[in-house]
Amino acid sequence: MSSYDITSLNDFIIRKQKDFPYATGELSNLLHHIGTAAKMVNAKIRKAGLVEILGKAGAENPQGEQQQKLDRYSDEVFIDALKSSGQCAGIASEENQNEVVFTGEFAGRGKYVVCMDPLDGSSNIDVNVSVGSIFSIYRRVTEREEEVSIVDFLQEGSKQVAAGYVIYGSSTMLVYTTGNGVNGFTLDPTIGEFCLSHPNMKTPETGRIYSVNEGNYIRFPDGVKKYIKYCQENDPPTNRPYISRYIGSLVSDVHRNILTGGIFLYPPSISYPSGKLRLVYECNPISFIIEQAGGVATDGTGRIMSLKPESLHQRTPFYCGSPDMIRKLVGMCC
Ligand code: P6P
Repeated sequence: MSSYDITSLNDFIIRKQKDFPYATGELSNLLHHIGTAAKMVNAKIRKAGLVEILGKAGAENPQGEQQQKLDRYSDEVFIDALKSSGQCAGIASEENQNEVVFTGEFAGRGKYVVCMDPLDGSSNIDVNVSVGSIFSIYRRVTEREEEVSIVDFLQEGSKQVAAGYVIYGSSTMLVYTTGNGVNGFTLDPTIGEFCLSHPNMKTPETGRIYSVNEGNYIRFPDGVKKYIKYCQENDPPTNRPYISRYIGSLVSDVHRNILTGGIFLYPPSISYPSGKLRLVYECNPISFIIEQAGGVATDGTGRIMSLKPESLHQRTPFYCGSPDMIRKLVGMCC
């Protein structure tokens, strides 16, 4: 491949904008700024062990979880990037109790709002395990002359305009959808560009990998216990044993399962009776990507993206992945 065969994220965004005859470039501009923020967070993560940015920030997030210094840094970087795009009028973030309202003629009149987990799985940073950023973009429902309010952030996941994640793994990738399939871009650090590496990502109909924190097994719903036992005692259609793989970093577990086929489960548990993962800025964006890649995402009773959020930080049971595996699970749960 010649160096000029590279399709950068920005080339791709602009090219895909032509697929929308009425596109004005605002969403393209917003996605470009998200890509820039991802590069800045990546640069900090890649040297986390060397600079005074590891460890706890000495504060807690709205969930009472210890904020890591990189959580705070990532939150600030994404907020600044989104504000400076002029296309985003406010954000909802795991790191902030309430929505962050952008004011002024430039940002405050933005067409979109963004819900995000700026650094998911950050407790893994100190032990050098992969982490991720997750984002979800909606058209605001309030008038552009007004300031955004909570109603802009409590829309059903089916209303998402775009969603994506960044995985800071053995390489750094940005994966996103605008509702026309899923595309993955790998950061080439030698040129500082995200380059198209995984066009039109599709997840296999079935798989061998099941991802769940089995330490919580005793409190799982009976149907989930039954499904896990099924995986342990049967071979899948591929006639080779199931594989248990759990990193404890949502983006990493989901990304692997999209590529190989598999199922991710975070059921209700003792510590999290409604499930641990958050609907607005974790499950909805991941579900949009999963569905666009041909997979299924459910809370065990229905489609995740049909749920009407009642609060920013609400949690939900979350099961996503290959359709055949989800069907098997749901058949055991209901
Ligand atoms: P547990 C990370 O803290 C996170 O929010 C997700 O990234 C991950 O899937 C989940 O929690 C892991 O939770 O209880 O298995 O450690």
